[in-house]
Amino acid sequence: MEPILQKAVIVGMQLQNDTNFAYSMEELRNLAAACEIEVVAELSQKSSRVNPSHYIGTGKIQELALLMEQHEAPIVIFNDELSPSQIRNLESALDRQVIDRTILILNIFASRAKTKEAQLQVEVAQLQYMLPRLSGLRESLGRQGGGAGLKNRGAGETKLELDRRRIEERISALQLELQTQVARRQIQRKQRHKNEVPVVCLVGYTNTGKSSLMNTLVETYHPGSGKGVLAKDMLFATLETSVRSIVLPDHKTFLLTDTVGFVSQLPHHLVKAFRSTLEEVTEADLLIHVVDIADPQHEQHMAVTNETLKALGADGIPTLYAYNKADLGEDPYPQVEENSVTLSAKKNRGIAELVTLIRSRIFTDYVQCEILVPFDRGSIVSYFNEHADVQSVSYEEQGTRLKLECRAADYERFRDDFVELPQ
Ligand SMILES: Nc1nc2c(ncn2[C@@H]2O[C@H](COP(=O)(O)OP(=O)(O)OP(=O)(O)O)[C@@H](O)[C@H]2O)c(=O)[nH]1
Ligand SMILES: [Mg+2]
Repeated sequence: MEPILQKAVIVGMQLQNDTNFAYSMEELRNLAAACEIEVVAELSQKSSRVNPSHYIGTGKIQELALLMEQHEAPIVIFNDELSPSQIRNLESALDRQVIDRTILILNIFASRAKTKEAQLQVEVAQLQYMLPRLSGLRESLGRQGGGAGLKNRGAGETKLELDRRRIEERISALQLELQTQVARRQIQRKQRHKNEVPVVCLVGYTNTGKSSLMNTLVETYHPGSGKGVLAKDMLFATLETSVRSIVLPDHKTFLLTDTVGFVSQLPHHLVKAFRSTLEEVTEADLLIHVVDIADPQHEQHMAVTNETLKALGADGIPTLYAYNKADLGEDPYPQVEENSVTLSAKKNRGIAELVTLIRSRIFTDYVQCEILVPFDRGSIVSYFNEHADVQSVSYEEQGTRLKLECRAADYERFRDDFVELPQ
C-alpha cells in the first residue's frame, strides 16, 4: 500500500545572482518527498533581500494563502532556514503549518539515524533548533486557547522558562553521552593509526554513489563477504561512517571509509553535530571525491563539497576524483587522468583503474627485497605470506629464501631476524 502523502506548497525566494535557484527548489521537493510530503504547488519571488518579518513580501502572503486553499495544502515549506519570528508571523498570517528546509533535513536525519551516536547527534541538533523557537510555539498555543489574561501570561512564561531549562538540561546530558561515544570511536581510530594501515575516505554530495562504490570495491576484493552497506536512491541514505578493510591481491591493505553525504545549505546545527563523525575525514590519508557526472548540477555539488571539506579543515588532504555514473552518459569510459577516473560503480567498470590510482598514492612506504629467513624463524615466513607480496620462495640449507615487496615498517620490525641478500 502506498503511504498517504501530506500535501504542501513550497516557497522560495530568488535573490539576485542566484543562478542555482531552480535546482535548489527541485532539491527541496526531493527533501519533502523523503519526508513523505507531496509538493502540489510552488510559489517563488524575486527580490533583492528577504523580508525580516515574513520572509516573503507581505503582498505575496495573500497569493500564498490562496494557493494553499486551492490545492488544499495544510503545510507550507520555505526553502531556507526561517527565524523564530518569521515562523510565528507566517503561522499567524496563514493559519497553517509553516516549516522550513532545516526542519525537513533534521527530520530525514532523525528517521535515518541508526547508531546510538548518530541518534544522539540528531537529537542535539533538533533541540538546538527548537530552543529559540519555543516562545513562538507557546504564543501560537496561547492564541489558539483564546485571550490569555495578564495572570495567565505570567504562568505561560514560567512554563516557558521551565521548558527551556528542561531542554537545555537534556542537551547537556546528550552531549555528555556523546562525548563517551566519540571517545570510544577515537580509541578505535587510534588503534587503526597504530597499525599504520592507510585510510581512504569516500566523500561527496548526497546520492552520488559513495556507498555503491564502497560496495563494489568490497565485492570485488572480498566477494561474498556480505559486508555491503546500504546504498539507495534517496537523499542521505548514509548517516553513519562505516569502515571496511580492503585487502588487494598482493596483500597491500587499506581502510575504506564511507561517510554521510553533503548537501547545500546543510543546517549549521547539523554540521556541528556531525563534526565528530566527519573527524574521520580529517584524518584520512587520501580522499576520494565521488561526483555524479550524470547530474547537470555536479559542478555546484563539487563546490559545496569542497566548501564543506574546507570548513572541516580537510582541504589539504590529497584527493582523487571518481566521476561516477558514467554509464548514464554517452562518453566512453573509463577515462583515467592524473587525479581522476570516469567510472561506474553500478556496472563495476573503471574500478581497477581507480584502485591503480589509489595504490600510487597510499602505498609509498614499501620496499622490494630478497631475504633469507632461518628455519627457526618460520613464523616470519607465514607473516610475510599473509601481509606482503611474496614473488618467489625457495628452500636453501640455511633457511627459506623469499623475494618480496613488503611494508617498510615490517621490514624494519623483522630485520634482525633475517639475512638480507643482494638482489
Ligand atoms: N546509473 C548508475 N547509478 C548509480 C551508480 N552508482 C550509484 N548509483 C545509484 O545512485 C543512487 C545513490 O547511491 P548511493 O551509493 O546510496 O549514494 P551515496 O553517495 O552513498 O548517497 P548518500 O549516502 O545518501 O550520501 C542509488 O540508487 C544507486 O543505485 C552508477 O555508477 N550508475
Ligand atoms: Mg551513502
